[in-house]
Amino acid sequence: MVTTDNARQLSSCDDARAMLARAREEGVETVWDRLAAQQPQCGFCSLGVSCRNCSMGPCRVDPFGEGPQKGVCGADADIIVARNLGRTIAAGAAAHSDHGRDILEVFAELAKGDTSGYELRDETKLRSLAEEWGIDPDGRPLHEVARDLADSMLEEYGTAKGHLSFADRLPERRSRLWKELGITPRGIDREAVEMLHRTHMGVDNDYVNTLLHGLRTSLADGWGGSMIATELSDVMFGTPQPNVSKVNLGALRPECVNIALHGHNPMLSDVIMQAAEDPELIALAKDKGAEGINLVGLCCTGNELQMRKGIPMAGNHLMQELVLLTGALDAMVVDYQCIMPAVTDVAKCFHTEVISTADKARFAGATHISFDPHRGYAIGKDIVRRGIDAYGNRNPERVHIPGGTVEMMAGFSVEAILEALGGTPGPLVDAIKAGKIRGAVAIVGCNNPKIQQDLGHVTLARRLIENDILVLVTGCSAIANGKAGLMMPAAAELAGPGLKEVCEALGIPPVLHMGSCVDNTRILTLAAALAKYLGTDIDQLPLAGAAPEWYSEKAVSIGTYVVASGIYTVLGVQPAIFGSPNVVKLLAEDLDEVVGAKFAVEPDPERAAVLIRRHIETKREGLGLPFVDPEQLATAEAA
Ligand code: BF8
Ligand code: SF4
Repeated sequence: MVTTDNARQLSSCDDARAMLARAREEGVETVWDRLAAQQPQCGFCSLGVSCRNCSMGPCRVDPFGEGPQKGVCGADADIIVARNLGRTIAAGAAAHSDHGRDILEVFAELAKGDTSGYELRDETKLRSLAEEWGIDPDGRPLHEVARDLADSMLEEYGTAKGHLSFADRLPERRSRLWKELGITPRGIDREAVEMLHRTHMGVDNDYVNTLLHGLRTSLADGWGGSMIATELSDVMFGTPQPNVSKVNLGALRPECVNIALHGHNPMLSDVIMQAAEDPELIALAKDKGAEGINLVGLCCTGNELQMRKGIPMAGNHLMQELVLLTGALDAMVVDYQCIMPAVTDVAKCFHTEVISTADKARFAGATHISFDPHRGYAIGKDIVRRGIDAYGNRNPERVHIPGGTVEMMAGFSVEAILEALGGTPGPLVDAIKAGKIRGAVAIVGCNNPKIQQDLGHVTLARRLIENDILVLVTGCSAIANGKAGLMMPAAAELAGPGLKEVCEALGIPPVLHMGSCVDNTRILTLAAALAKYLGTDIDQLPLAGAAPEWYSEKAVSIGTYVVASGIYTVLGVQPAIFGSPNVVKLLAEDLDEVVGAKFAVEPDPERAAVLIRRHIETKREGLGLPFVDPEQLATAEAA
């Protein structure tokens, strides 16, 4: 059981610590208790050398060389580790891409005029996407253009075209490289399906070949399914623009009906947001004694809403149980991904109604309201009404909301960033060339209870901005850095002199919120645009990625497509590959010669910052820009 003594080590956030103490008082189990109960976790699985791909197994390879070195079929550690990693990538890519398909299907229905609660809100973006996809948008009604685009995008889930259209955003050199390596993604579904095929017993028994296909599978996510999700969400819900909102559990309001929107897909949350503004429902809430209806976000659904509408954020991954412990949450509406099955157990201890909405993601103990875009607005109203009803059951004596909120700025789409720069990447490139900004780093991904909550994200971001490195954040990392106060323009004070000057001139924070996890594609788009602007390839740029607290299969797919796109990436949690020294060498060394980027694993964020700074200075040197000797940098840090 979590105690107040160890709550400090579990999370670096005051609101989380307060709720952990409350969990102890109430005898409520959380993710940290369950992690403790799982100790020791399986060593074979942690190293990736266990396999249960067939019923001759399960098998495991002894990493110490004393026991069996092969599974029953003859697979060695290299094959087993590569197959497991391949399946993890496929699962992550499938999750993102299926989310993209759901958005696309609503978009297709909207184009036919068959939906309720949806609009084509960003006409400019729709027309420019159409043009990018070879569809003539000129002089045609918007719905017709949308229909053609939807058809063309739906085709990319199969292999009708042979390569994904968004890959045309790449600099020429990267496209050619992928072609030479045979890793250009052909169809979004195809690559994940092929990975499942290849990792069936007795198919792909060459670990290098399997992992190359792993790259291709992840690219079908980053330059395919996820990119479709981001771009069409912008068309339907609006392209994000900078806005200021609030973060942490203090975003809950004791005097209001509180409804949390948790998960990933903005499709339903957008109509719920509209419903929460419905005068009839506001009147109903007031009848019940509430002052109004307060929506808060959690995880990436929260990011989607915060980016576009400035809806306050209750917290990231590890806050999903703790938000229930406030006793002030009336309904938790969930769609899919990263929603712990445990939320219904915690909700049972309070009056909170958990409402599931996706037919593919059901939860024992939740009320299921099946989402249907044809009746979107009516369903949104139904859900808000249930939240208002649940408010009637709230026990005010059990309400404990840890005080205070932190302001954070969100909304940095590529369009918004370019606008802030005056329309072209030129000023950013100039600042990088002059060394005012040394480079840019994307800090992305999850929380993981194995790491003190938010410590990895925030420490790394602080070290990088102090050293004049612009930080881009998405997913749970954005929420962590928002809570730490790094995402307001005033945080420029914490940046090095060069970055500070640029941020102050533009009125932007040194850590920019670029959205949810599918929105990592905004970072790919920006990186490709910078490379094209400079007439080079992405791997030549002073860029890096980091996932200091990752837990999810989606994060593995993200890390892989980032590396395959040419961006060095540091992971803070060890992936299950260390049972195969060959696979480790491939991913952490040899890949650099293949795609111009590789992985590193470094749990200590201070050291991760040094690795990243060395990498950035090396890339600066390569571009002929003023640089600091990377070796000296390491020595200075070590001293
Ligand atoms: O897609 S960062 S814990 S919420 S997987 Fe999940 Fe990880 Fe958070 Fe969003 Ni992304
Ligand atoms: Fe064992 Fe091979 Fe079957 Fe895996 S595929 S469970 S290693 S026999």
